[in-house]
Amino acid sequence: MKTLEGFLIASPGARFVLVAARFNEMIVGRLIEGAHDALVRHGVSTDDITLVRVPGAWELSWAVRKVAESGKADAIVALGAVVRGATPHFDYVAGEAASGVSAASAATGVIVTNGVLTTDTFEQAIDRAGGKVGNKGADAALAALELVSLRAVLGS
Ligand code: INI
Repeated sequence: MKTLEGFLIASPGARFVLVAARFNEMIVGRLIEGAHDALVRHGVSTDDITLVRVPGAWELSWAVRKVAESGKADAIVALGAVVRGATPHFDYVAGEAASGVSAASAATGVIVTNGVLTTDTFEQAIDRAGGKVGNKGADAALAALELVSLRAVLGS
């Protein structure tokens, strides 16, 4: 069987855009740090990483779509934190972030990965933002890195 896959190696000149919510900054700040650190440690120049900020996870899909349409990103990493205990709108905000971000990728063909935490409690969010369960920002950044590499393997 022939297997095609990408590698966790920086593709020369590939541009990454982190689109991050400001809401729950204590958590999202750590996701941004994790994503930036993961990319740089795998050979991406910090000059090839751009950070775009939006108010909350609700606004991620609009900004991701705009960045994707600009043609200035090889991959976009969406970062945010929606905590159930903090909002009666949890399902709306979390649902819009997930579906809007994936729709932006489907509509434009640009690689978009999901680093949006959706948790029941702040503690669970902290655990996934550089705590005992890792850093979902770093995970999403590495997924973006791998897909940029896979895109070259697929010749698209
Ligand atoms: N935005 C988040 O990113 N996380 C949340 O947990 C959250 N809560 O709790 O409401 C949240 N709300 C703001 C929302 O994303 C929009 O910015 C706001 O509704 C303005 O459109």
